[in-house]
Amino acid sequence: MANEKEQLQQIIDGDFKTLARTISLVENNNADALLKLLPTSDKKIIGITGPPGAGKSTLVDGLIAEYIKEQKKVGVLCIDPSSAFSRGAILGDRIRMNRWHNNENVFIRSLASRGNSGGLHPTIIEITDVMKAAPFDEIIIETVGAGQTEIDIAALADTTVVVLVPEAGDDIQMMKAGLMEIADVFVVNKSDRDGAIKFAHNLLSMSPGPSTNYKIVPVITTVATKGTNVEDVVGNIKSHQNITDTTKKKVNLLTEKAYLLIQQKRMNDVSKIFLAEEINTACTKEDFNLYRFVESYRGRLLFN
Ligand SMILES: Nc1nc2c(ncn2[C@@H]2O[C@H](COP(=O)(O)OP(=O)(O)OP(=O)(O)O)[C@@H](O)[C@H]2O)c(=O)[nH]1
Ligand SMILES: [Mg+2]
Repeated sequence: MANEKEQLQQIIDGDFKTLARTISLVENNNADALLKLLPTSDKKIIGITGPPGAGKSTLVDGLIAEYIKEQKKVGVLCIDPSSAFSRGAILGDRIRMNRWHNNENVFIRSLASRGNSGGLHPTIIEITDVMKAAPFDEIIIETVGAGQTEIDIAALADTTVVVLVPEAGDDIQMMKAGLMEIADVFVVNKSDRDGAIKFAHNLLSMSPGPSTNYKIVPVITTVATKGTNVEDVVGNIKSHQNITDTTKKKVNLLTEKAYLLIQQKRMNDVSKIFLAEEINTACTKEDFNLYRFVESYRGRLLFN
């Protein structure tokens, strides 16, 4: 795109077409100039995560409805590693949130995570920052699970909502290490099923509690398909947004992001082809040692 300033202004003015086009450019690592023009933003990101099929998209659909009632503009990113499989999750998200398709206050974008196992999207940090430039009042990111995410949703979202279902009961100890720690709000969805209340109680009892210098994480039982208690989820998200120690969290989030971006940029400089050529020569020498070879590359750039 010719003029990044104009492009950015269009995004700021709420032009969703330009926003969509820009996200595609970012996905292809083709928007560096625009990224450098982005203004600072204090917009809060809401992360919705949880196991596959827990009802995250259905809940997001309900959240959109609540925010629209409040006359807000909503931007949604759905990152879906499962789209690599045959379930067609991207299509699923579209269908579930279909009713917003022509709503001028709602922008929904699905991002395939290109088979990154359990990971978020490689350019999600940048895409989120572009979203922040648009006039959204709320920005929601849906992502599957925590697992071995390359970039943890918690490092991206100011408020993380973990959606679980009653059947997860047996796995709860296992989840403690991952999802439990990142949750700011717990949702026990599919509460029309057996065991929901018991499960919610168990979750509540596992909250870190005041002794760990951390608040008790609220647990809300929902039936996303009927919109039951979705309002409560909105309320708890708001409470969390208001009480967060913004300065500390901001520094933490920016540090995480900077770390990951530097990591990516550094690796961009490394060309395997170039490396192979160098090794091809180096390894024929009798005193070749991989560790000394690597040491010699510290601080050096490997352009091809
Ligand atoms: N019984 C019941 N079914 C629900 C509820 N919420 C969602 N579902 C159903 O659960 C299925 C999965 O819902 P989604 O919203 O796509 O779940 P998801 O977590 O976004 O799924 P992935 O993005 O594929 O991980 C759909 O068939 C929904 O209709 C609920 O509260 N009760
Ligand atoms: Mg989904």
